[in-house]
Amino acid sequence: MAKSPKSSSKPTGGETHQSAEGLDTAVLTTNHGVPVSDNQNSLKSGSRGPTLLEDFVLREKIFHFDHERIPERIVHARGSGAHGVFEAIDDISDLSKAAVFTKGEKTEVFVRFSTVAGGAGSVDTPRDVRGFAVKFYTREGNWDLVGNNIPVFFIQDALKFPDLVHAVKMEADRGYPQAGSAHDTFWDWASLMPETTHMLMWAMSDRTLPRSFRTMEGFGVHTFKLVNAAGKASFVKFHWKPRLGIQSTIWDEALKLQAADNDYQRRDLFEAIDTGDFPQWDLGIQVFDQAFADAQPYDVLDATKLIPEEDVPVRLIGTLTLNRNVDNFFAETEQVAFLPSNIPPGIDFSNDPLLQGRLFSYLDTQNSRLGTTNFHQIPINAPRCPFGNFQRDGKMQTMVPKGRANYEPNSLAAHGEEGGPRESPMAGFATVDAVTGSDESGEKLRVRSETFADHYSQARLFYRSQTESEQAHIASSFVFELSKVGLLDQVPGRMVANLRNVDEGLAKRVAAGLGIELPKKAPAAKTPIDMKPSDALSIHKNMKATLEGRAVGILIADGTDAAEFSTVMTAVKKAKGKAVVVAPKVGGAKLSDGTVQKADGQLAGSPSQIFDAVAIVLSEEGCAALLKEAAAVDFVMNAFGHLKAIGASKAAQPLLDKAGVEPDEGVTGLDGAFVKAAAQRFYAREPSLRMLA
Ligand code: HDE
Repeated sequence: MAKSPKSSSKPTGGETHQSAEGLDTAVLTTNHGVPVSDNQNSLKSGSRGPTLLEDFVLREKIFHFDHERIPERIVHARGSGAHGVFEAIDDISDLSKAAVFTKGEKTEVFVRFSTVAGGAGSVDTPRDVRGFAVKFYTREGNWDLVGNNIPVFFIQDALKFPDLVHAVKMEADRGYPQAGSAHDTFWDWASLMPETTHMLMWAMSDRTLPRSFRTMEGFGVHTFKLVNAAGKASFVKFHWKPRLGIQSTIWDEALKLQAADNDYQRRDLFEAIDTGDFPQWDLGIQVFDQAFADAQPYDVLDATKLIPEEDVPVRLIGTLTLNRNVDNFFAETEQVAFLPSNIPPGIDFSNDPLLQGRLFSYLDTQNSRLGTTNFHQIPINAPRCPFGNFQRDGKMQTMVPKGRANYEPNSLAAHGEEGGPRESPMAGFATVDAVTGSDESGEKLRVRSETFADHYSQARLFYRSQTESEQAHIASSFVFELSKVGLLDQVPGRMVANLRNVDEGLAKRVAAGLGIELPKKAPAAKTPIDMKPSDALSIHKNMKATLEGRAVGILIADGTDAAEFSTVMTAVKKAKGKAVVVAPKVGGAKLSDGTVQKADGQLAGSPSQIFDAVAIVLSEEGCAALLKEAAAVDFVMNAFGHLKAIGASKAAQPLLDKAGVEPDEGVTGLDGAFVKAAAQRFYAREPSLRMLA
């Protein structure tokens, strides 16, 4: 690493206090350090007279306030961030020379999760892809792995990205809908772009309804390269595997979560970290060579394709732990700038045309978002290793480079002056050619490679790898979304015509659900093939029966049996679940032994959708009272409808009856069976509850 010139190695302003150094921080000052005597009243001419222009305290405060906002991200505007650490746990020096992968190396990270379509103030739980962006502050410079919770993307070429985003965001004339794809323009565009089909299958599955950030996978999406010390390159795909397993909500629950808590996922992340329950993921790699790539029926440079884990197993090489919340949302989560072009020696790009476009876009967008080419000096973006070069000046320059060396080559050092850093052919980043050989020459062509032409085989692979219940959710989501296409009659039919190339059964279900004729199959550029189903693509096959990271809502009321209550609380805590006490009054309920149990949440404000399972611990008296409370009936009815475990005391039975609860494996007493059930969802219950497509 080139050593930086003395004065430019560290950005200033890393501290979060507001006053200039040396000042007594207890004294309120202006931004220029002048102590303020009165922060309540502006300066006026007489007590009822006009305010004076002279009042610099008022002017500065209002001036600063007027400019507090910056443009939100054009996509992924709503996000939640946290600090953490990445620890490399395996020696992969045969594959990559990157320091971040040195076994035992710990690297500071910042992670931002996001939705894509909604604005910064939109809700956490729409049906949407989630961003999973990780900035590794490695000792060889920042590496930003800017991925999503889905391993493929809608389009194959960056040139189509503005069209995708325009189509999915709120419609241009009316400014709605916010944060959702269920509208005319998205489906108009998507149905005209067969290459979106694979990603649409994922988007219509429960992958876009993650229960929390902690229970979703992450993917680098593109094929990248790893490069070892000898310059040998291998292809690689990056995966994040959540330690808590994958878990999603169901559609009705996600809708009701929007009403219950707009910040559901942000709160979950913050509270988990705050209470020391640190979220963790394993970093996995799929490594392969050119021979493997050449033998596949898809192109590994095509971001609409994945590599089945059964073909190339995922090797776990490191652990990500999020262990510190941000101190300031704006300074950190809002100002963090992820750049897929941030890459240290030992990792390299591939020729994926989507990735290539991203390498420009992210750098470019920061200038309009953060207002300066010096955004790398903002503490959350600055490398933790020394850095230095001859880029100079620009808006908001906070570093003070010394001396005359702002160009190179120079011979200033020979005159005893600081000459500045020099390039390092050995240690510096160098891109390598293709993994074996290179064909990177040829005519200039605006074309799509023939090898990108198959748009349906992997969509089929995805659908056929799902459980029956997951397939029903996919079909029902297509029906829901397409039923919201109001003005453009031809769109649902055109979409179903595409789906006939994926799976006839799916196409029929969607057509029947919409009540339209089954259209003629859309012509396919390449006839789809049947790939071997992959269990790794299913959520249900990868859930973990654990209460860790899950919350149990325990409903009590006056008269609740103290012993029963205590048994449930102890069992949930022992199973490492989060026990949340809910009562009609937040002040609490008087238990059978006369003690008052305080509630964590009031019943009307703590509906069961915010929990993973519920326990109804009521006496006859308490149950009789709650039979007259709609929020209590909804609490139980929704828990049942959302396929959650319900543990109930005998006396609570009338409430279960009123809520339409039918006995099944997920409906238990308050004994050990409840805690076991609470770690699961009961998808088999669903067909008796709602008509799925
Ligand atoms: Fe992004 N994307 N993207 N994207 N993306 C942005 O960068 C873009 C794509 C992703 O938490 C923007 O700083 C283009 C794929 C995440 O701050 C912008 C293309 C994947 C985030 C941009 C893509 C992503 C962004 C908006 C097609 C998964 C949020 C603000 C070539 C691998 C990062 C910003 C954060 C953000 C452009 C496609 C993930 C405009 C042109 C594929 C997680 O630069």
